[in-house]
Amino acid sequence: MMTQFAPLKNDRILRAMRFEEVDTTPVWMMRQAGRYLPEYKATRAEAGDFLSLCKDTARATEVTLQPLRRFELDAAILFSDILTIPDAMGLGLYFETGEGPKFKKTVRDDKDLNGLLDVDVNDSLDYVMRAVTSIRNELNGQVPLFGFSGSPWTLATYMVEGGSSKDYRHTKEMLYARPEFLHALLDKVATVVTDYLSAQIKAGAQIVQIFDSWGGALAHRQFAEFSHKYNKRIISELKAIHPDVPVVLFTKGGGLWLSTQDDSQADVLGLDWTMPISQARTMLGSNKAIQGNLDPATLYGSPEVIRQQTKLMLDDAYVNQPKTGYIANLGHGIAQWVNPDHAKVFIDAVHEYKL
Ligand code: 1CP
Repeated sequence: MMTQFAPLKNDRILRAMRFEEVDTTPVWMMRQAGRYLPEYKATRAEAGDFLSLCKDTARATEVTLQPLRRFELDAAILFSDILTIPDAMGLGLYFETGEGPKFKKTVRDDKDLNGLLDVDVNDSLDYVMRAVTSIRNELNGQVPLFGFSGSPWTLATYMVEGGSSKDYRHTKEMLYARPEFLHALLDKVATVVTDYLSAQIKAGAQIVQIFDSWGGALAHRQFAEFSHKYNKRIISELKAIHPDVPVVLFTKGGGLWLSTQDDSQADVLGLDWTMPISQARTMLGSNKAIQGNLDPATLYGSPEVIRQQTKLMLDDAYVNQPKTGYIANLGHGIAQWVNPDHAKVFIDAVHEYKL
């Protein structure tokens, strides 16, 4: 039985994605729930650790809603992580205090690949779907809810390296020395990503975003083959099942490759801060909405600097354009050292900008 959810009160972001008229520019922030908020740190401490927080339906719901109580955000995003998929495939995700995510196992040879668990997303990732439904109910139509996943390429870098990486040494070695092996891994992960996003939509997600956070680590000749191809396939499979649910594709470092990304059924392309939005608009025409792209470090500046930089970003987004088809955001996730009052200055500056 499909749950009945309350109708949406604020659909600004969905309207902008469809190039319909909006009263003001919609805005949200990648990683809007997280360590820059003292109330997040308090809830995580109650849960014990990060993964327990993700698996605790009530607390995952609570931290998703925390930024919405402080700021007039136009969307909520599921509190979870992209690394839930490799964890469900049996790699053993853990966090050491002060360090990034780590895996107990890596995937570097046939034995590792064949040892990956088949994932039934409604079984081992059931806690994610429960969080989605709980958040959607709790939102009560206030704003739309984003579900998300990492891209196969970005997930594969963690699975091959065993955690975060600066140079992606083992993944790149694989790409050039054993490309068919890397493709076998990407193919497996892509199948899980499609199931995972589809299940999030069925559980209540109204928009989904694919984070290709490390797409920009690829060389320009390899981006289409090792990252884009799989994102395109996932989006096409999702569109066949859920034609009306918008898909956002965010490739960090992918500004030069927007024409490649445009060759997908993504409704929105996300930009990092290196790309002028007006230039992206010229490359994309008016068939794809754009999301982004204030340098997250801008939030270390004074309120005056944040207002000025936000205005410059919006001027650039709307140069010679109908004033829609655009969603304001940061060019990557908000950093843990940001003063929450500065995030509020950014959100309010977007809404106060006269269209
Ligand atoms: O100590 C803590 O509380 C853990 C910090 C943390 C948080 C708050 C991690 C570990 N993940 C998250 C939440 C998270 N991760 C969200 C929450 C929803 C929201 O936006 O509010 C989302 C969307 C993610 C997605 C994510 N995780 C990405 C893609 C987005 C991006 O920033 O590029 C990536 C690359 C990860 C991996 C990951 N998980 C956690 C950390 C610190 C990292 C990054 C490690 C690295 O740089 O390699």
